[in-house]
Amino acid sequence: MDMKQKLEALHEEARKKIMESGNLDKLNEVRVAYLGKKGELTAILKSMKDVAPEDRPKVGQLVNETRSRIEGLLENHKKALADAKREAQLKAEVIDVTLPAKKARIGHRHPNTIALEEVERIFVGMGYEVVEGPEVEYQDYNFTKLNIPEDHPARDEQDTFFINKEICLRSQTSPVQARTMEQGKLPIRMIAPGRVFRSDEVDATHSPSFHQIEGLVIDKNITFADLKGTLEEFAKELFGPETKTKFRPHHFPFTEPSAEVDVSCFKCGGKGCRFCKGSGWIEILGCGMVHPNVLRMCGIDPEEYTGFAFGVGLERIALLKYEIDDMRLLYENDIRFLNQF
Ligand code: 2NL
Repeated sequence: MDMKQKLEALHEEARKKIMESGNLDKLNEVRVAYLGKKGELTAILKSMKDVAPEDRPKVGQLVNETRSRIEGLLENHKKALADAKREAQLKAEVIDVTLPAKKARIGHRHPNTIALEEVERIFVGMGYEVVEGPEVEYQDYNFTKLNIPEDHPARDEQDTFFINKEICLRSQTSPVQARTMEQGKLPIRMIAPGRVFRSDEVDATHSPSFHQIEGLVIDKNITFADLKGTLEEFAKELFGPETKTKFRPHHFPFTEPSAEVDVSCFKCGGKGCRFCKGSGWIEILGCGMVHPNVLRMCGIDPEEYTGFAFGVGLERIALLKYEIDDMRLLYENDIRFLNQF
């Protein structure tokens, strides 16, 4: 058999093996077997020394041609295998675009947040600024500047979480207002919402961490009439235009005079029902005219400026508005509870 026939036979043999190789690994084995360093075609090249010198260029050309043809076959089959693999993958991973989509489960605002945003909306509408401040406070800001004396029960360890001699977890958001007053930019119309801490046992109406929204207005000639008008308007916006308000005298160290505010029961309209425990009234906040001592300690001249302040419990508003009878439900994060609002 001359060299030409031999190469023809080798090519044919390689072609068959290439066609039979069903994956890329097998195909590579075939490549190595024919074109590799110890492959068949290489062996033929090595046997060139047996070829007559005048025939060597011709035979060399034949060997090279065979090599290119086999390389071409390998390349084509490699592409065919890759195409087949992709085809199979597309079939296996078929996406049915007509299937109903998975429902995106979007959460929603917590009842506390809904109540907070409602209160913020009302006061921002009256021109108030929303101001936040630190939850860990100097006792100076939490008590002293608010005219809460050293022997006041609020300063007892039973009621407040103390960090050290100077620092505690704020028990109200008033320190935010004290800080604002100190900055000296007057007039002030602000609300300070935020988390506060009291050393209370957990029950249906108490939690060691809850939220307050305090309000403060300081300007020349602010009177108790401004306080009444503002809070009456607030109550009407929050509980409906029929809502009446009642101011009962009270005592807070940081205001004088002070009052607690009741609203007419929005369930029975004031006739008395289970919701208002028969009284027709529901207590919602505490308020008063800022004590001159507080103004002075925060750098404001009480002869020139007066103001009013108030404090509302956020949870109390949320419980009332959504008729929830246990504050603990607000903190348990049970999705079945939260989904109702
Ligand atoms: C309540 C009572 C109140 C204030 C908070 C206040 C703040 C400053 C000065 C004067 Cl900086 N007063 N805040 C005044 C009266 C009542 O909260 O029962 N809150 C739940």
